[in-house]
Amino acid sequence: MKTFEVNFDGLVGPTHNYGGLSYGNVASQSNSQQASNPREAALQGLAKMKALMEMGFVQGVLAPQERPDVAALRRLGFAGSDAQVIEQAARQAMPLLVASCSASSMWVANAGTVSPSADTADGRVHFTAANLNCKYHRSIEHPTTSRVLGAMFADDRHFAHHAALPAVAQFGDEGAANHTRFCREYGEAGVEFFVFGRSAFDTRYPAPQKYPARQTLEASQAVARLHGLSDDGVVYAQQNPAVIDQGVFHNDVIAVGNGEVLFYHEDAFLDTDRVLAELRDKLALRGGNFQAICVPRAQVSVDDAVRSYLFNSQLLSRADGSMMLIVPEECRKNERVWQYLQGLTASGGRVREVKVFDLKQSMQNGGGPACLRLRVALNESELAAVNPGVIMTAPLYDTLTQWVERHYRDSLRESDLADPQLLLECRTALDELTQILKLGSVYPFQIN
Ligand code: SUG
Repeated sequence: MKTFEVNFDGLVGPTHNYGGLSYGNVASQSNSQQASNPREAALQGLAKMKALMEMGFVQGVLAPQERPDVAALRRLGFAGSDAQVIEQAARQAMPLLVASCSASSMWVANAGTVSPSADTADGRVHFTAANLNCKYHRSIEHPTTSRVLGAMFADDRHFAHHAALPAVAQFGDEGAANHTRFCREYGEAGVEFFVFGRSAFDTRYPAPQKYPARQTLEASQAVARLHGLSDDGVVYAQQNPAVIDQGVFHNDVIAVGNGEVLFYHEDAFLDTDRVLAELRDKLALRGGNFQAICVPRAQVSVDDAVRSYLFNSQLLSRADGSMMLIVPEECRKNERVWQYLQGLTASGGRVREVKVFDLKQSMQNGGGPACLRLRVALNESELAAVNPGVIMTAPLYDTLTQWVERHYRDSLRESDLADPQLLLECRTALDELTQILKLGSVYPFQIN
């Protein structure tokens, strides 16, 4: 049976703005308070989806969330009509209004962790929504994420959904941003690689000193148990705390994997030799030939990696077995990174081609090409069971582009978030979107 890795990209929501909400994420901090352009952000994301579709990849789309999240503001004590809730929050607690307006659900690599059916005990594709509880503005995503994933992957003969882990720091879970899967073929059993930043209960694991480590070992282990993964198909690794302190807030800012290949920075992990040996041995048990491409710090520093987002690229398999990297424009602008990439593609190794995309609107909040997509490996019958409304086609691209042009503003500043009109605009747009993508009712304003 044919198998595919489908990339579901997050559609940027109408309230995309620079709230400076993510301490430890250098781009989010340094672009705080700038004016954003939600329309451009959404169109940049759609252009990437269209390009991948035209290259022959199966491409999907994941809907944004309802923002401002008035229900979340009500849980924090604001009351009255929706407009009054927003007006009070703006007057009394602007940071809470900003958090409730974040379009951060666009970074769907954080929506959840996905294990393909070839890896799981019951032979279904398993999803666990990420609790994202390190940051308040992200912790409010998972209930809607679960409903949207449920509407996309509804057939329970093929798909199993798990609720987010308990919402406490010990189970901090950032989803697929800290999870990679290696395999020979997408449809064969693989090795799932969970990278954590700290342990909640075991003091032997060092923690970063400056910035938070968002993912815990205990969360990763819980996800592996929920998905029914076998021990010989799982590898855990600790992220190097020193790089978290340099702005590597997710593992996908310093490493990316696909098929049998891991592309990573020399400083990405602790205990790197042990980690690589375990990946090699476990993939060999599944018939795979693990290949690690290490980027030396002498060629690309951690700082260059964080600024350019070299590793937040999409590593994609081409029909001839070679691979291609989808990188953000910032990689071309960084001389050392660009030189490294020229060398990599010329070396005759597995990675033959680099394609550059302008994702500046998302990048300025710390979200590159890989943050914007959730990978789901599917066989033909599973793909046939996915809600067809969310699979990208040329007509869907046109419809979504027109929808964005009709509903999105081209400038948004913090002061605009208090405008009650923005809530109405978003709801009107999202109501139409659920019809376009055939999702049914998934938003709080549609179900309450
Ligand atoms: O969680 N930025 C996101 C970026 C997530 C990137 N995802 C991956 N690496 N997979 C975050 O830090 C910034 C929002 C703001 O500041 O307005 C933000 O949430």
